[in-house]
Amino acid sequence: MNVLLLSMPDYFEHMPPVAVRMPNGALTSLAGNVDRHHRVAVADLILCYRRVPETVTRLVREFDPEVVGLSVMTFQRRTAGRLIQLVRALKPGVKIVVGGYDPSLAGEAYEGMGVDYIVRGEGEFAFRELLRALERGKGFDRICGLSLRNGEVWLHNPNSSVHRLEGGDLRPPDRSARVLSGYTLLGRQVDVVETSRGCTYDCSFCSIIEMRGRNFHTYSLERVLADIRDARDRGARTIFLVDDNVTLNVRRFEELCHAIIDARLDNLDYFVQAMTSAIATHGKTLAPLMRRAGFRYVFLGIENILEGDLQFLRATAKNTARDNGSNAGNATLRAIDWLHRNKMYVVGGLIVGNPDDTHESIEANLAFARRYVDWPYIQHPTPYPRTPMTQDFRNRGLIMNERLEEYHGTTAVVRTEHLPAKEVEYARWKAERWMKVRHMPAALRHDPWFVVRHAPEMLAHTFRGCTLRSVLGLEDERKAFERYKAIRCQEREYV
Ligand code: B12
Ligand code: SF4
Repeated sequence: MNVLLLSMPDYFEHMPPVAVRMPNGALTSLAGNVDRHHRVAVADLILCYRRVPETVTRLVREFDPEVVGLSVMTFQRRTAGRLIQLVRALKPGVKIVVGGYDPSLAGEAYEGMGVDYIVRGEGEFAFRELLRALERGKGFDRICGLSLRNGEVWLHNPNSSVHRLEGGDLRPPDRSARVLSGYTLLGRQVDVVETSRGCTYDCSFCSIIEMRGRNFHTYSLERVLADIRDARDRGARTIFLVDDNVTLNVRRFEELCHAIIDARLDNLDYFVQAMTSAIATHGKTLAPLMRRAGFRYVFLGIENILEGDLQFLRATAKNTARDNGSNAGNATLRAIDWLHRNKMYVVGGLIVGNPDDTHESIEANLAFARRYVDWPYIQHPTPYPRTPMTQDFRNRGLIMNERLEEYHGTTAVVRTEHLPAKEVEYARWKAERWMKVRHMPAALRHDPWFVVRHAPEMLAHTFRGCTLRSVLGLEDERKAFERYKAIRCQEREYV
């Protein structure tokens, strides 16, 4: 069968496509795990975000798929709906499957969207079995994690159990299935690699617990190295480790760093997401080792610097440092210090606009980011389907905006008990642009040619809505903010 797999073009503020266009790891993993006789094409639509309808039309005409699969996050649901309509119009009989976080956690929303199948949870086995059932014309009822349409009624098979990666049952991703090109992270070709799946924490804003429960499974290091080599041999110079929480097992992470060095894969740049507690507690040995292995940017889930907010986000434990097993206070500054001492950059993940936030508490977090982080990744709490946080916000009547295409993290869609949503967003927007500019010299040193060529575009993106008058203080910055919001709204029309 011909199978076309699409990831959505929607991007968010901190990942502008001028500088960041990353592949979707789920689709190549699905492609690697279907039976070999299928012809699979993977198209990451971020690579053509300004020509989405034309590209999808061309792909459907040229590739003539019998099955089209879409990978969707919540803020991409509207685009997914439009693409489903487009694909249906181009080829009415095609079977359409959706998967990923949004269809898994809000499957009911897709039942009226013209799709045939919803895959809930991890997709490799379910999708392989679905293609087999389509070929045989039977066996759909035995596929765990599948929801399917039977006339007007939807049937929901039992959930699938999480894949035990240790057993080696999952085949590696198939990157050769990709049909578009242009992946980049600041001018270097980027690829994504998984070394583990899952997390045992339960932060209230994170979708992972409802998606797969609290567990942690790891691939063998041999497989990880082979995967990195495959990405490198296809041109990648930067590797993004997309693990949910690779620092859950620090000893294994250290082994991974050693393995990267021994395999001479340390000449690539690595990006990783990490917990402050792990870096703070083990930084003395872990941080130098990470640097030797090639880690360059570390996304730290700081979340918030105030204890009350951390409690609301249920993120206190993962932000607590430990000395000989006992509590040694907040881990953030120690973690940042270890990373900086070892010449790595900190991408500071902070969440501002929580229910009890005031001007002062938001300012405290922004001031912290200004002082300590190299690249701000500041978001507002966003009530994604079935997270504990969503229920909290609903109970307190604080959700102000139900337009899901704005649920990407930098539009404030909830208010606090003290501030309107727009005030929260304005405070972040105003502060964050200048923090981003400060990082430009570091980016210039590493990738001079890219930054020189793209600096005007990058600055134009960061300061969209602003004019010389607003930057010089001759115009109320709120006007620039309104213009920025209008531009952002237009940018979201991908289809
Ligand atoms: C790595 C990651 C990123 C990376 C890289 C993204 C990339 N291009 O790969 C970065 C840092 C850039 C990122 C950014 C964002 N992310 Co992110 N990210 C993740 C993370 C940690 C892992 C995702 C991953 O690659 N997993 C590995 C793959 C193999 O697993 P998978 O995606 O789950 O796919 C499996 C199944 O879902 C299913 N499946 C998926 N698609 C399909 C399609 C079909 C047809 C089928 C059958 C099955 C199927 O099968 C797959 C294989 O088993 C998750 C989860 C987490 N713990 O936080 C969040 C997560 C996906 N991100 C999220 C969000 C919100 C974002 C942002 C909007 C903002 C943010 N919070 O940072 C941006 C938007 C990015 C953009 N498009 O502009 C949310 C999504 C919530 C939701 N309900 O939609 C998550 C769940 C985190 C959370 N807050 O809970 N992200
Ligand atoms: S530590 Fe990270 S992956 Fe784990 S629950 Fe919290 S936010 Fe999600």
